[in-house]
Amino acid sequence: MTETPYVGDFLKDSPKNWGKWGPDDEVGSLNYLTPAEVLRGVASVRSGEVFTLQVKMGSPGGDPVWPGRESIQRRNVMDESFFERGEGDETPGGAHYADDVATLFLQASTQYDALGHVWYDGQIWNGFDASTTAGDMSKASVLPIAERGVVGRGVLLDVARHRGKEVLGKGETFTHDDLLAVAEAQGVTIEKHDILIIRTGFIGSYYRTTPEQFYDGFLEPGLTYSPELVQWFQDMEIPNLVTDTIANEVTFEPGSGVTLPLHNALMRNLGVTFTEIAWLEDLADACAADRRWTFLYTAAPLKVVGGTGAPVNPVAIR
Ligand code: UVW
Repeated sequence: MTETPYVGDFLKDSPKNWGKWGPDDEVGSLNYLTPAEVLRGVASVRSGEVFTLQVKMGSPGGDPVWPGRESIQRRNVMDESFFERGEGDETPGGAHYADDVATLFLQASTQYDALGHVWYDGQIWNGFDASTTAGDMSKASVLPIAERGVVGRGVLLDVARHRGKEVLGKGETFTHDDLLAVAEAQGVTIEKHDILIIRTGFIGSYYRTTPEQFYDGFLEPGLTYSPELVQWFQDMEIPNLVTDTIANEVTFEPGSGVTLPLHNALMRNLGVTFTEIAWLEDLADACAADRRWTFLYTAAPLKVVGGTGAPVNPVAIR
């Protein structure tokens, strides 16, 4: 059996955008989203329909998360029963109120990964030292992304629908060439600086089954690494990759067995921001119904200081 190569060796010839936006840059390819790109997104709005792309937080069966993480734990710490027991703080005027406390993995809902979320060889995005991730991520955390916001033209590529499936199979892969074929079949052109939104049906499938079945033999479908795919992202200057999977790529690269190599090839090396666990079912149905696959995409992750990621409820406006 051949051994899985070290990711640093596997990606040794992979291109990098380090320094492209200066030595202090922490938002990477989002720099491609200039005001002109915002207007290009606005120009794709036709009907004014609004779609929110976050999954619900705290569904009764739990939320879809990467194995080892937990769904949000939310509990009520103030409600009417506190006042009935005389434990609520009565305020002048007598209005009552409810409060919650939540514990959550910042990557356990629809979320933006910080560019410093993954690394190898002791360096994160832009060459910052990986020691900056200790305790409080002091470089390339999610905060600069959150403060900037993400707005541009989104294009939905519905790989599952194109393949005639409700959901892609375990470990089923696709490449940038497949994305181009999907775009052609959909009658849409992927343009430079488009925010790529890819549907596999995977997150939708979570809600049609039990968590036990969903996590059994966990192996996500998704994009698979190749030097050509990375170069295509680089040439197209893609700012943001959004998918309805938990990790935006097939779990193990089938040729080498390397886990999630696109996280490093795209996020660490090119500065492409990753948005994962997106809810795309309603948007995809609307796009398929009138065969319009582009829209204004807007997202503002939560401003978590030092966060490795942050929940977000992106909004697509058609
Ligand atoms: C991992 O870090 C495993 O995944 P994600 O980028 O989905 O949070």
